[in-house]
Amino acid sequence: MALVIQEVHDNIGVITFNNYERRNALSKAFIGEIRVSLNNLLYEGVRVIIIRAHQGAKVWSAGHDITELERPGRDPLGYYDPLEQVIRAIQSCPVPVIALIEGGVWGGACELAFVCDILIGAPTTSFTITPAKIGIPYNSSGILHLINLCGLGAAKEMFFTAQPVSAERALQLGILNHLVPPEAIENFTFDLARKITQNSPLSVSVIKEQLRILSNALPISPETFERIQGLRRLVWDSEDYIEGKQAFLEKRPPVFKGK
Ligand code: YXS
Repeated sequence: MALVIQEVHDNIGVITFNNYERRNALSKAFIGEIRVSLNNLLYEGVRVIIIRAHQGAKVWSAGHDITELERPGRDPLGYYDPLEQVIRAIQSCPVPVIALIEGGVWGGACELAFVCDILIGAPTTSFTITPAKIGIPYNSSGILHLINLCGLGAAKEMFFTAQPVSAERALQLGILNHLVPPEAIENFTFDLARKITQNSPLSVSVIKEQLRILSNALPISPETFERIQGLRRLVWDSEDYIEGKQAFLEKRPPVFKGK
């Protein structure tokens, strides 16, 4: 069974997640199909891409497939992790990518949504950033995406509490561009997408890349980079990382010891 459904309507590409029995958890296979779909749609000459779960989904995506997280002692979100690769693919995609979001967005799926260019949510939309809940050392580019999107204060609260952020709050924070009733979200999203298809694709594409380059961090020194990596290694070498993943697999709350 295909893990994503790919369609084209009037120069608008649509990628619909189709892995719901796993709550659209971002496994290597699922991410691989998302990336193939992105390339196929670009090859077909679409001018905008919508990424979504099925209509009325209670969960947009449950985040990184926890069963595929790296074994302890290795970076669980390294540069070449499939999730990080699809995130970069969306950022560098030469057409705007719109996230049509109904339902809960968990963990790494938040970052996948956040790097989309426009986020349109419904009242059922929520965002839960989970590394602290599972004992995972998040990656710096992911942290930067969140700071850029909603500011340092909100980013701290979302990372430290690992609690869901509601659609209303996400709109207030600027994470959502629009909050639309469920019965209207489909037409609203396609109407907005259609407006983009009527503009110059070259101008849109170049402005998107300019925005990506200009919104990235100021360069950091090699020593600062190494310090960050050293801090992350403390977490991915920890017993808490093992406990967080084990607790999920055993369907019980984790008991963290801070070591
Ligand atoms: O028990 P079966 O075999 O039916 O499978 C269940 C779940 O185990 C599975 N599933 C997942 N498998 C791997 N990775 C996942 N992230 C994941 N999420 C779910 O899907 C089947 C149905 O799940 P179930 O019964 O729990 O569905 P539900 O509707 O009752 O609850 C939906 C959720 C999303 C509330 C629940 O599945 C859940 O809490 N999932 C975990 C969400 C989460 O903590 N995601 C963070 C993953 S780690 C990550 O993204 C990054 C590394 S980080 O944390 O750093 O951001």
